[in-house]
Amino acid sequence: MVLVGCGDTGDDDDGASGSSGEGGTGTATSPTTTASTSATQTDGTASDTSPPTTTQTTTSSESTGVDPTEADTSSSDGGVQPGDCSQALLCDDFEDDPNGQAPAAPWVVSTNQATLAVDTTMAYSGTQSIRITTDDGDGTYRRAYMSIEGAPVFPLPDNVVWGRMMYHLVEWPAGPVHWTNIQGEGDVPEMDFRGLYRYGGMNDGALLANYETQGAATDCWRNSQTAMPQGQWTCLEWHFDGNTDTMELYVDGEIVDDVTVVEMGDGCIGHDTNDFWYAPIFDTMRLGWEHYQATSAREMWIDDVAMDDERIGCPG
Ligand SMILES: [Ca+2]
Ligand SMILES: [Ca+2]
Repeated sequence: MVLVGCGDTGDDDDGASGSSGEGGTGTATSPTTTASTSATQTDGTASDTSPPTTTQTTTSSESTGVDPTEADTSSSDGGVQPGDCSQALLCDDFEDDPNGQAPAAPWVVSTNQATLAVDTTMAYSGTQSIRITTDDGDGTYRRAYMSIEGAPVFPLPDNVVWGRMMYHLVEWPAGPVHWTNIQGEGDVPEMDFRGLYRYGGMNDGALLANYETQGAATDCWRNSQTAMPQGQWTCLEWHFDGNTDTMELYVDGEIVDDVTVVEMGDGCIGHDTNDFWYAPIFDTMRLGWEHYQATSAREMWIDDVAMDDERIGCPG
């Protein structure tokens, strides 16, 4: 019941133009967003934004096996190739899940006028993935989530979540429709509400960071100038650090800087937290689709999901 954030008026699209300070003022100006997705990400800071890549292609004499010089001493999963989630807390390619049914445990599926099931129409790995559809009918709210609630990912020793999934959205909704693909949530310490860190999109596909709470009025946003890729497999990685109230999103290995949030974003609809994005003690991660304004049917696929307390990287 409390679930619909992003006020139905859609006025948080005003955040897209970087209006500072002013929280969600009315004028639903036409979103003159996007069209320029590729021109934005030209920062050359690959060294600290890309996953711990091993293939340095330096015409090395030794090309087989794990290069010992790459053994990351900060990693407790030493020797694992980037993208290999075999040592991660969660690693699922959906190959052994029953086709046409909900993915097996530990996944918990929740839908509202939508479907989520194992599917063989397309896959990033093997022959199976997860297909999500939402019902048509111009509904203002649709939900299809697959969630990890507790084990094997939560609780985390340091309240730091890294996740990745391969994601194929056929087409994002036009206009100021706010949707979520990634939601990490839990109780906020010493506060009487639940905090939700979300990544999704709004305003003709533009990526969006969103902070929502249950038990307090917030619905905060930070908009990107980068659009969600559509019509292709895309690697999404997220990093939620509960110790520093920080969230980061990576698309195909590159950080999307303008949806990095540290403590505060661009604005909020409600101001019960003084616009601070208090991180919860993460106990749940939901993946899939949820939207909050009227739009038509959607279709997408998810494959190769992994979660850990360290960065996993994209599958090869
Ligand atoms: Ca499985
Ligand atoms: Ca697969």
